[in-house]
Amino acid sequence: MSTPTPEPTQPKKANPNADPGHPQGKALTTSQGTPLKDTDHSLKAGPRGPVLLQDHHLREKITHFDHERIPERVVHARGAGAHGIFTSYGTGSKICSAEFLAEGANTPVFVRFSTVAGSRGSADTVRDTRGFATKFYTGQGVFDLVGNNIPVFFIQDGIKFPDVVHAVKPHPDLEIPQAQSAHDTFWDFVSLHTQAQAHTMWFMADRGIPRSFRMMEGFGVHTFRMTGPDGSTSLVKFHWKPKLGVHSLVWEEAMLTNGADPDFHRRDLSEAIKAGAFPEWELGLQVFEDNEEQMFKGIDLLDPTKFVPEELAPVTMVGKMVLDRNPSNYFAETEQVAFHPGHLVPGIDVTNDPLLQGRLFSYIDTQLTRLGGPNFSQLPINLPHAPVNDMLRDGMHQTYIHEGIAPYHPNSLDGGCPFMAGEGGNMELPFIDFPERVAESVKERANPVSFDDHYSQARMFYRSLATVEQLHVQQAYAFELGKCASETVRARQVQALANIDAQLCAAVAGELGLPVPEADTEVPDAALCPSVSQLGGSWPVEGRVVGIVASHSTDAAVIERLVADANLAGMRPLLVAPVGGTLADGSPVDRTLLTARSIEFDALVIADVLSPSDGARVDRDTKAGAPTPEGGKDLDPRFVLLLQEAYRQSKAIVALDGVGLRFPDAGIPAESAGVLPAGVEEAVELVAALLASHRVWARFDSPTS
Ligand code: HDE
Repeated sequence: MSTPTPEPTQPKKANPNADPGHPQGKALTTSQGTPLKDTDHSLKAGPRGPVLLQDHHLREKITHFDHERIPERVVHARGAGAHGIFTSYGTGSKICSAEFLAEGANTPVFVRFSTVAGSRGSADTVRDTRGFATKFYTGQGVFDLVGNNIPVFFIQDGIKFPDVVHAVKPHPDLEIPQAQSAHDTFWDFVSLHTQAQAHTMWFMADRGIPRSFRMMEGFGVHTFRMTGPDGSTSLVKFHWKPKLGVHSLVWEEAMLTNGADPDFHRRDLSEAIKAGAFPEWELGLQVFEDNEEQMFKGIDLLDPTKFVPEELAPVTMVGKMVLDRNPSNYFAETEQVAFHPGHLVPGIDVTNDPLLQGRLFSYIDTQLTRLGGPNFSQLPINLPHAPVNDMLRDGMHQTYIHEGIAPYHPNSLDGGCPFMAGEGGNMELPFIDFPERVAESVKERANPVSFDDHYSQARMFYRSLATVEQLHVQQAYAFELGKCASETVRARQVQALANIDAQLCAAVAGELGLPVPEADTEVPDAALCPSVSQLGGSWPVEGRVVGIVASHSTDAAVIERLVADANLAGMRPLLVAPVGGTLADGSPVDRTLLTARSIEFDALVIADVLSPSDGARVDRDTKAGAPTPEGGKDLDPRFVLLLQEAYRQSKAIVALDGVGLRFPDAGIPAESAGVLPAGVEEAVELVAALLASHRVWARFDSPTS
């Protein structure tokens, strides 16, 4: 079945307040459109006299400025967004009647990625869960898929959300630490509240420090219900699968990046889009039978702290999303976008997951404060592309000039409008609340027994990881708990780890200098699910950043070849030289030894060895550094630092034949995995082959990070 494709970007209801832009050659005006002669001087009683209250332009300009900030999101305050398009394969249309899942349907989308805990100005690469929220502007209204990059959540019931957020936010007395879970209140909460252990395990693993938003999976977390064209229903879980694979930073990179480039993820996303390396995800569904138990192979589908391994229920791909346009105004789009898990379209409905039910209340409520009133759906970024015909009226920031006199139903004065779907001859398919039978029960504040197991999936996740990933988990727990001042809190969390995995517990306890406790809870073993590991695949290298280290006397032909090969492979070459300016081939230097840091590069190609004297550009002819006693070159310490960090972070390093780089001079063992000499013709090809597995994992056999 094919469906009419909604016109992409143009909202049907024109926004009367659309930005008039800045017409070239026109005068600056007040907000009322009055042309102005001067915006640089206040109106004064003489050049040295007092400023006059009468100056309307001064007061308007400053008053508007005073109110430029709105409250930041209470969680997920820091984010970055992009526009794109979702194209449906049609493979979901049997189980879901939503038109945007019909074959070939194209739907405009806006996605906002975020961290959870930090303030709006915090750094991108902190250890945290990431939000992955998608607004589908469908022809049947807006559908928001407001998910995370981790398929399980901290808590099972919405009523606990303020508690977990209070715990992870900075300590209330001094408001530190910012955007960190490495502090006492967080670990106090998760060790006392053991249903949080599974989620915590996921973000202590590498998923907590993604390499890029482009390399994250997304999950709807909760189970949703879909209704097919024949009226049959299924339970489903949503998955986003990134084309580039799931990759992470290592902890040293994440920490360096927080200082060196706090906008790392935001920059990466916008630069990839600018460079035409459009990020892509496939949308997939795990589909379960809709029965009264709402269980699947012993996993309660209403428990948001549990996920269903793909080994047990494969993910069927139903469409593809491509992000191809950066926002033009951060505030208007990324800041003002308002998501809500209750923004559903016909064919998709919620379930009784008590966390999801809590969310259904929260999102509108928070927008009232954040966006200043009930009309936030009229903001351009939130405006549905489907026609809106509601009876909501007035309120703060009302931008519609509604016609008619009878905004109530039924009425006989406005021609009876609006009708309900199906009434008065209209054929629109309405949203129908699924008529779920609600079991006769007593009112109580309680969880089902099936919510009681808090450890088995944390264990299953940990044991399914590759050895190097497990090592990262151990180091993450040891680091985070090492930042806790309270010994009681540390010991309690170590006890929780004893219930998850004895080896993990021993490693962390050893690092903290604490005794290793015995498990105090009996935990059933679940079958392992290797699909949670990020290792072992081979991925496209599009948009990966390769640093080409050259000097101002490197041969033009060498630079041209390396840059061309990198571009051809879809990678992003960045030229690193001792100082700025242009290189022999005329290319501008992208990074200097002062501004380059390993974190920015996925791999390095060394086209020249940089010596301290390279910095003196005027003296190019004598550029070779003083020979070391052993006959090698004197190396600029910043060049050495770049190499050593790249080495420690297990990045491919390829040195061109003949440049005379002796790795041991830079403190790098000569025989190291992924540290290679190469001719200029094959250098980039070699890098691409190594990058396909993301990092040179073999080097972590003797890890230093
Ligand atoms: Fe949210 N969450 N949340 N959340 N959430 C918000 O809404 C809330 C939960 C998620 O980029 C807030 O507009 C409650 C799960 C994302 O704009 C707020 C509960 C998942 C974003 C809110 C949850 C999420 C939010 C803050 C427990 C993954 C960012 C500002 C019942 C499935 C959206 C806002 C964006 C944002 C409440 C749990 C994801 C306060 C009460 C589970 C990606 O309304």
